[in-house]
Amino acid sequence: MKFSRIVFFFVLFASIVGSSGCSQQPNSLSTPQPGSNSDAKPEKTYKDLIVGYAQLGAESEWRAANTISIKETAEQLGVELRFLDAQQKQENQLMAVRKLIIQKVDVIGISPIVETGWDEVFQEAKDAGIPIILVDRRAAVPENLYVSYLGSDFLEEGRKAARVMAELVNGKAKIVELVGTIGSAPANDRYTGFREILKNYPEMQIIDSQSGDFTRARGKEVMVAFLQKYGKKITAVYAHNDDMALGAIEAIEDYGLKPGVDIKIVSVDAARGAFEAMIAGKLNATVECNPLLGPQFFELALKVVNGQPIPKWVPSIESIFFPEDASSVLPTRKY
Ligand code: GYE
Repeated sequence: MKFSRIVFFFVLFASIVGSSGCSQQPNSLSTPQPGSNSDAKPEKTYKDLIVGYAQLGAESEWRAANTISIKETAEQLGVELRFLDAQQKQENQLMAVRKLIIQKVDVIGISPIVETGWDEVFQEAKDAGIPIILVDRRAAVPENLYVSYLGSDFLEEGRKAARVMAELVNGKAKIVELVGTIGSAPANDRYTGFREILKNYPEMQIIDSQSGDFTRARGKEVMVAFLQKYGKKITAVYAHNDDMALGAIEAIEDYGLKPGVDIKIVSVDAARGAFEAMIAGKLNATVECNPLLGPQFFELALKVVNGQPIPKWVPSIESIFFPEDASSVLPTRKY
């Protein structure tokens, strides 16, 4: 077991908060001194909170873990949660936010399915005095339309995937890419971050790139089509999530090649299915993206409701995992 291969990337809050342009400027989620304002209204507790949550769908193992984390944390803390699932349709998610505004919840959490198209509905929430917290995925809106973004550095995940891939293939590969949901923050950034690093490797080429919509079924379909088109020319797969990589693994096996051996595969998420595939020698690495955002989300929600300052971006701490560590790490994985 080579622990040295588990690379931890600790993100510095201070530098990010400092560059966010946020009007509130704390360096952490620190609590103000009690009794500092004797005229203040009594602070709300978790049990006073009504929180709305507009989840985007149930497309992946990652999303399932994320939903469980939100629901379980609400239950543990005694928060009243109004949870709506948009089934991967932006129109449903817009309706969900409007429903939560009508219900006058205290805070709305949302994982926006795609980056654009949120200005109007977020403005409606703002006009109703309901703060928006972006969870997991960013939205391309002015910073005054949401109070905080809690989630990963997807660009860095794309860079990590490319660095790992370069090592695996010794700087030489014909890569096919399975892109996530078109227009989503993780797909946009994982696409861009990967290419940033590839610039340094002239013999690594992306020969095709198609969306598998972050699902196993679509990932498989797209990989079948890639194999029909390029056959053995393909030497590597970059999948924007584990589910699509698992779909690609099935397609490669059906085609008669060995995933992880004939075709190297790197994906993102580090969900349990990826660990099992690594143990079976079919996946070469997975870049971690942490879905267990429930505790941090409700902590932010309570602070917002109590008028306490919060950072504009709360990033997750994430690693990269390799097959040689998979057996020892799998029992500790919570998703
Ligand atoms: O990587 C993927 C999911 O938004 C980070 O969405 C999330 C992504 C995750 O469907 O598996």
